[in-house]
Amino acid sequence: MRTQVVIIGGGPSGLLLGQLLHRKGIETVILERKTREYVLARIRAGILETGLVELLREAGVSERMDRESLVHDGTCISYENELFDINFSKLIGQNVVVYGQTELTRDLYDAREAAGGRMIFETENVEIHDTERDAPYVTFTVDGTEQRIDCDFIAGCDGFHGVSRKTIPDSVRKEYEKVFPFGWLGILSETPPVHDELIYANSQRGFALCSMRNENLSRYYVQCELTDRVEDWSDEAFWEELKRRLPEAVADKLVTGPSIEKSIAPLRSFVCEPMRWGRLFLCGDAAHIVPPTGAKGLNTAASDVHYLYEGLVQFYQDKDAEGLDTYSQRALARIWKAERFSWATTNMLHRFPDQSDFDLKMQRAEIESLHHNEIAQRWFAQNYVGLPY
Ligand code: RFL
Ligand code: PHB
Repeated sequence: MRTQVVIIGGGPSGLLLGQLLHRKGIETVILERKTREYVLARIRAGILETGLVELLREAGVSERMDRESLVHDGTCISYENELFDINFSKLIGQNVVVYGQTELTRDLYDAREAAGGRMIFETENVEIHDTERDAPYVTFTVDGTEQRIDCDFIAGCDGFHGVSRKTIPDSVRKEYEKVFPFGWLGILSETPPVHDELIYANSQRGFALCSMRNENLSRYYVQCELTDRVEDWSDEAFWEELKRRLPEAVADKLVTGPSIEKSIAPLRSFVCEPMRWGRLFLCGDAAHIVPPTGAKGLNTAASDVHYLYEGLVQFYQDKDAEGLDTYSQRALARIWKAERFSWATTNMLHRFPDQSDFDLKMQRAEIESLHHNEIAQRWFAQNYVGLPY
């Protein structure tokens, strides 16, 4: 088999890249290790920056999003009983939208199917070959049969645990990592959101987040121990803990109900450099991870897709490799800023095991500065809605 670009990974990065390239007449094959149902059962991101929204429009997959997503003009932060709003629209004239990653991924799968794009599920033993030469290829097995696809380029969109990143030799690859000493326990429940904006809560008992998917679907998180297991947390225990971390006036309004999903995610900052090795290009979680506090994971994946898409179109349409040659540099310049925002927001809002009284005072002073200083709020707003591509 032969194609122009092999995309490894059928998550949001791989699907979006495939759809954008398809609309420019560039042929791709997507390889996905799991089934479509498995990928769609993963509950993840909820907040989309303007850049991602624009990219989805360009990819021709925005119809349902434009109809169903909720526009958010700001976000709220609480500490003990204080609650304040950072209004992005007023501060910088921009906003974000709430639309679940699951829905966005479903729209992309539907578009790929409608376009007749090739997609191979349940691929095993994916290996990348000859990326430093002009004729790379990918081998894999599916249903016990070994297959090979020859191509011009490979997009490694296979997430943090994929094979693409590890294909870059150790002597070339440098990884930067910070593992946080806690996780997030998240639940999804068919209850109305407690507030019209998201609430990021710093409390003595640890961080909490009130988010949502629609008027009758809420997403809540509490900071938990890395050793906690989902089975240890009954719904009742979760709601009780969440209420204790929110301002009283908010906790009193919280509508609880049975969870329809419950999971624990560890928090990590991670960047791999470079993001290109010959004809292999890394995109999204394959190259970098952020703690979810700034809602940047899916959005940084989207900016990578944007740069790679531009580079590939320039290569095929104008016979110019400049965009591909500068891909890693351009993508990383934006990634590091998003890493810094996510790391800083995580530090500001969580309880750390070794925090001294001095550290707690510093954290409090930082939140109060954000509460009362418009310049600090503008910086936060610019980063939250997403830096320009
Ligand atoms: P994905 O989604 O991990 O998809 C990679 C795909 O590659 C497949 N794969 C392979 N396929 C073939 N061969 C192999 N060898 C393969 N190895 C892996 C996998 O099966 C999978 O289908 O990466 P991608 O596409 O780069 O997308 C990244 C996003 O999923 C991720 O950054 C976000 O979900 C992060 N995130 C958030 N991001 C935001 O922008 N806003 C948010 O509000 C937000 N909230 C979150 C989040 C992530 C969370 N968790 C659970 C990590 C909240 C949570 C709780
Ligand atoms: C979510 O709705 O899942 C969500 C929202 C904001 C975040 C992280 C997760 O910062």
